[in-house]
Amino acid sequence: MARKKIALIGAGQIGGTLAHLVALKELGDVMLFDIVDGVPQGKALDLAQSGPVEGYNSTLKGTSEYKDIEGADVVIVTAGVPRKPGMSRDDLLEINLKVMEQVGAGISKYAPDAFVICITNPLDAMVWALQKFSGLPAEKVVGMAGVLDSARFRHFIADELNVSVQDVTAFVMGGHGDTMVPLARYSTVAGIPLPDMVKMGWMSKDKLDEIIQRTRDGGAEIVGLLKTGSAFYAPAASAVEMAECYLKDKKRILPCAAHLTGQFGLSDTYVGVPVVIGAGGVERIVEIELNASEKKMFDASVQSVDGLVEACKKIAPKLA
Ligand code: A3D
Repeated sequence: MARKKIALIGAGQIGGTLAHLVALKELGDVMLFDIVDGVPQGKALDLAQSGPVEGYNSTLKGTSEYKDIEGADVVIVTAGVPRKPGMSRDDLLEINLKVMEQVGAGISKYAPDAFVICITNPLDAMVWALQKFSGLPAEKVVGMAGVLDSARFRHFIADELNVSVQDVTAFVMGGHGDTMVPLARYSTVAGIPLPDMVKMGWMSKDKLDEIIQRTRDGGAEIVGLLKTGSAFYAPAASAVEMAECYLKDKKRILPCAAHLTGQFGLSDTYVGVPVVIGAGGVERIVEIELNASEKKMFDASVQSVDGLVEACKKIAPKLA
């Protein structure tokens, strides 16, 4: 069987880390694309030279020409600009929307059969726009945020309880922003829901609330520490997990920004919900039941995503 081809649009912090992880896991050959000539080529060459040491056989190449992504099975998009301290993800909208238009055209022309994972912020609005600009089927265009937000939640819980991260599951729904909705009721330690862990005296309700807030602020905490950009190791690992689910038809249930067509009472909206990812892309949306307070938080999150989508339509009227 021929190797799979994975195109990475954007060869910055996340793009370079993605290339490394894809090669280490031998998911396929990598084509790293960026508009800054030399950067994708240089990173690809450096990574290729670690192949003999690590023992991977993936081929890594860099390019500034869209034709080189031709036939890609998976495209992961990080092109655009990241946040600096003091900026919200929404501040990136105008500049990154223009980038999505170029990227969408490139994918549409050269990789129309790919499974596309968008990471560029503000995530939910950018993946919505990328799907429209590319014209690819909505089940093949998905946004990465929930896996990362849930991983942050899982890390904080495991750290607090001094248990393995492997035994902590977590669900974070909604838009990837300050209004995201970490769902304690659907998050567990070895199958025990977090509210029950509180009842069992493993952690206080205040501590759980503090962790939920720290999860919401997880990206800003790292931006504040790094000062020159945003998180990249965990975002890259999260997108690679999604790519692997698609390529290996794993049918795992992961929270992703997916296109809703009536689910949760929403239509033509991209927002974080649990989905099954397999060879068909987003194969199914898991419509979990939300209680009144969860629904209120989810609705507020959707409202903030809607505001960003409306802003996109004003900037690029062809999206309306
Ligand atoms: P960075 O290291 O700046 O890399 C972005 C790359 O995109 C740079 O190399 C640019 O040259 C390149 N680029 C800019 N314009 C274009 C274009 N038109 N075509 C192709 N390439 C272009 O940023 P990063 O890798 O740290 O972050 C990338 C994006 O991911 C940003 O928008 C971040 O805000 C976002 N991000 C999202 C999450 C989520 O969980 C959704 C997490 C972390 C970062």
